[in-house]
Amino acid sequence: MLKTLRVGALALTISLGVVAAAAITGPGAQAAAAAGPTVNIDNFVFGPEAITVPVGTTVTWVNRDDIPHTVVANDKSFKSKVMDTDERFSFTFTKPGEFGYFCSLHPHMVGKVIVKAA
Ligand SMILES: [Cu+2]
Repeated sequence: MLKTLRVGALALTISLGVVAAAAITGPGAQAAAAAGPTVNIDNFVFGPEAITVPVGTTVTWVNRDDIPHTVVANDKSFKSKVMDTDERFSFTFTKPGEFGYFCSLHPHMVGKVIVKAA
């Protein structure tokens, strides 16, 4: 079940990528995602491990490692695909709270996003 969902999400991501590539895209999409804070994944560590942001913030994770990683919320509210080197994943936090997350490939890798009410 979970695997089916994941394959579906991957296929969707790929189709979206094809659509995006077909359009005339400048750095617009990347720039929008880069406007919020970035969490770098480097040497099997999320840095910073914990960040505090206001509601509505888009956080972007970037894989700076030369091996793949993922970003998965403990409560499954967000989940990246497998990110290869320099690939990124963004998620916009619309609710206050503490959102712990981990790398599903290396579950000892954990981080946290603390979202404060605006
Ligand atoms: Cu990992």
